Amino acid sequence: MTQETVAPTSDAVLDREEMISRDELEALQLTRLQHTVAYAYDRVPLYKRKFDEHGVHPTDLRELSDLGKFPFTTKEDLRLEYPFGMFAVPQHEVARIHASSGTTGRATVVGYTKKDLADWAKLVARSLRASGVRPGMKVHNAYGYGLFTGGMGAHAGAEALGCTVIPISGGQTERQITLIQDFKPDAILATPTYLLTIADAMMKQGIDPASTSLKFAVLGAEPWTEEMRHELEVMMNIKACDIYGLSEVMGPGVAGEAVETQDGSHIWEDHFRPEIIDAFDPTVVLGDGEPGELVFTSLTKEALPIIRYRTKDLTRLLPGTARPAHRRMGRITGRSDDMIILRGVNLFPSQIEEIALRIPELSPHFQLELTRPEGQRMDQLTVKIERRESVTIEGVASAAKVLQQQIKIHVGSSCTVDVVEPGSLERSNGKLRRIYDMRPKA
Ligand code: DLL
Repeated sequence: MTQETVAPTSDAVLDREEMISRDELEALQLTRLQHTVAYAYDRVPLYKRKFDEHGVHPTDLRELSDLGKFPFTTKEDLRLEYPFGMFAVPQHEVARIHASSGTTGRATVVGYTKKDLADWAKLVARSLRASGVRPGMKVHNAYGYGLFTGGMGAHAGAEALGCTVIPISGGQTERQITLIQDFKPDAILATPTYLLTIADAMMKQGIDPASTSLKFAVLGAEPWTEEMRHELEVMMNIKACDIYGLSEVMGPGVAGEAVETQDGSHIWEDHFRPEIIDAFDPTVVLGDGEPGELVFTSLTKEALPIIRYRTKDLTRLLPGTARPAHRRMGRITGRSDDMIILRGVNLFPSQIEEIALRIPELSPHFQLELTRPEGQRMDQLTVKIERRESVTIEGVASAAKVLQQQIKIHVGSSCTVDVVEPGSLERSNGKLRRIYDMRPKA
């Protein structure tokens, strides 16, 4: 872990790498990239095989743009090498294993050396600090503990920052509320939809969510919108910032958002080199500002170096602001494999969230149902959304109509809107499932 620090302008002490110039950062990236590519080639048979088949060699990487000559790595590669085939160190050097459950197929398994764990903790600490969390604060960690990287990743980062960690994990919402009231944490770490579940449950108990001790929330692990940020910030009287990551690349803390600008997460580019590619034609590497699929190459990882990993997350790269050398990522609009294609129109749940939350009568609790009625060839989308408690039945009918029209105008899809009673849809315990695909399987 870096011990070298510089005095910042605000009350936080930043890592030196957060403040270096873009030129210095790119020089560091090139050295680390050259090392990583050679290291992966020498130690992981899959990389050797793929590079050889692709006709590239680590010595071909002379400048940063040469990375585009190297083949991609996909989730499928990790699955085929299940469980430990991607590890670049002997098992006794692997200090910890995490895995994603994987809704389809085998789990993807990831490993960390002691140094990887220290780097990960440093980057989560950096992200939390950027989002307003400070040493000495009490942090309520509601990310799930276990094989999922959220719980333990966030935990180690908060500890490394010097916080008092409350490791509650996800679920047991009543208990979460009791502990928030009794322990008086300053910050909460959770998925945005789980924080919404907590706030909702507080209101049911007659507790005003704006009255708690919480001042900061660091939210991620699923797509969320500016409208959801506004909803949570107002309801809970907090500052809510984004944290991004994925297990194949590390876990939470690949990127984190600064509370003073709240303009998207800064990718910690001293440890990860991002690229944006055309999701439909991956040979095309896109420029900054252009939307496409995010790809990552790790620069310092020992146990699981990852070269040009296709995340399937759709976003774009933006210039750094609060940390000028580190580029930001725009909000993730969705995952390419979560995209609904409805009669030729592409649609993401986040678009519905954005539209629905601008309609005062509608709550952020919604789900999308896809059906194909018998005898019909056309798919149908039904948006099931809860009304707000305060709204009358008459108010609901016009709100449903507005939502339907706005979806038609902004997304281009016709749909049915079904406004349901408050509390009738499933609540989040972590990553919320928004799409229910009930179409007959082909
Ligand atoms: O969700 C790691 C994480 C934990 C990130 C806690 C932030 C907080 P995975 O389970 O491997 O890892 O899922 C990774 O979740 O590819 C995105 O699709 C999505 N995701 C993660 N963070 C964000 C975010 C963790 N801030 C997948 N915004 C990623 C949108 C996110 N999507």
